[in-house]
Amino acid sequence: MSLAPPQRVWWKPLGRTERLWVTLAVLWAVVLFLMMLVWGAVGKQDTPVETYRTTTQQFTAVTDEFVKNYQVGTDKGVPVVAPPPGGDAYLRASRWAWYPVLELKKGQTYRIHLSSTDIQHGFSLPQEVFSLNYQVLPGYIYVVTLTPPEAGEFPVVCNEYCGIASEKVGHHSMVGKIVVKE
Ligand SMILES: [Cu+2]
Repeated sequence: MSLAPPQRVWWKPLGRTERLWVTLAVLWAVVLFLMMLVWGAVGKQDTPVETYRTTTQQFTAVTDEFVKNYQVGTDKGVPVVAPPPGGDAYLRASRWAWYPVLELKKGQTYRIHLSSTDIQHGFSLPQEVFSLNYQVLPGYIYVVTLTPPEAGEFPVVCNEYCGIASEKVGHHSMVGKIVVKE
């Protein structure tokens, strides 16, 4: 014995209030969708549009070469490197450090080539100053266009959990530095 089948027309027509709320929800969804396009154009988010393939050996070599050419000092054992204003810079992520420390000039636009030599990391700078938050992947380079708007010392935080190696945990200590001079 089956249950009684539903009536053929079991729904009730929308009441006035329900119709209003459904309309508002649909309109809001449309607004949010359009905001994605608008924000992409005017949100001043420096989204990388340039990417290319690399290998760990290649990127390591390129970064070492960059450090050799433009090193201006050291900070706690890490080279401080000042790329030419408006030029290319290289930043290497590996468990659990950023290499090297970059010294940039305020208002100049740099192309920062980001990659990792082991696993996935995340690149983020203080959000109040920079709108930047990227994945850093081995085998790929993201070219991040960066124009520092103010002088100061900014931490480069790895915001992608980058795990355990040789039974050590170091993700929380993976902080690099970008120094911006006037
Ligand atoms: Cu990391």
